[in-house]
Amino acid sequence: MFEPQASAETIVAVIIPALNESGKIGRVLDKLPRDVRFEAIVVDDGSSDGTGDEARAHGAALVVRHERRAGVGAAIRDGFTAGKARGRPWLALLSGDDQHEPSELVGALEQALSEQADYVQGSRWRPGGRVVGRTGGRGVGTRVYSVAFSALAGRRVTDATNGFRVFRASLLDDRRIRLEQPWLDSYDLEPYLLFKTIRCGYRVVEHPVTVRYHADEAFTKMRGLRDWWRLFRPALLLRTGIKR
Ligand SMILES: Nc1nc2c(ncn2[C@@H]2O[C@H](COP(=O)(O)OP(=O)(O)O)[C@@H](O)[C@H]2O)c(=O)[nH]1
Ligand SMILES: [Mg+2]
Repeated sequence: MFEPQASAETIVAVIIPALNESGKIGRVLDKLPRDVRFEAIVVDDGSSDGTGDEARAHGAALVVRHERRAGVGAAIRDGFTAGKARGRPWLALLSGDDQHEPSELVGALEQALSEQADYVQGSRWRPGGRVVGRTGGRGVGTRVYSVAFSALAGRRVTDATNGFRVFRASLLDDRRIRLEQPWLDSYDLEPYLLFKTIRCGYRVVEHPVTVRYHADEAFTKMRGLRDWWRLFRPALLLRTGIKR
């Protein structure tokens, strides 16, 4: 007879938003740590290419399906809600287009636990982090963004746009953090959460991670300046008190 181990329990719901990521979502799920502490929740945001079926075939614990595209923020929000409903004390976020290294979740969780952090932000610019492939100008863009974000947040974050995040699910019970707002349905939700977490005084740490830009493969669905503005506006609107 085997005694169940105290640690042999799922404690992290890894939320993966995915819009038409067939051929990639399976690759992401195959790279998740073989570790019962983690489970994957894929939010299929109205895909028309079988992304949801591929996610199920590659071991997602749950696939949440939006019949119509609702936006990346809406997809992430619904994933968080599902992870909380499953009673997971930690939530994590990875992109569904194979730009992150899922095995790095283990180190990020361990850092959160050992440093008693509430929120771990992935950073490609921290020692040990790296960029693989050609970024097409994004190396500079994400650094400039992070400087501006940090100035507004009042805390240095080296890679504020990085979609690799691990945090305590209880953050979402804080009434000051209002993810349900419709203006967060697109790219705004992630910077909103990071900004609020910092400003509400939670313990935020950075963890070095890999970001991959595959040659001959799309790595973003962002559309020009409009979507960069969506990334940028939460910090500005919150700092000036225009939004809460
Ligand atoms: N852009 C976009 N991405 C979505 C949407 N719904 C889900 N996603 C997923 O969100 C993840 C990040 O999107 P992406 O455009 O690659 O962002 P970026 O890499 O930060 O530029 C990907 O896995 C997308 O498939 C949506 O409505 N729009
Ligand atoms: Mg991407």
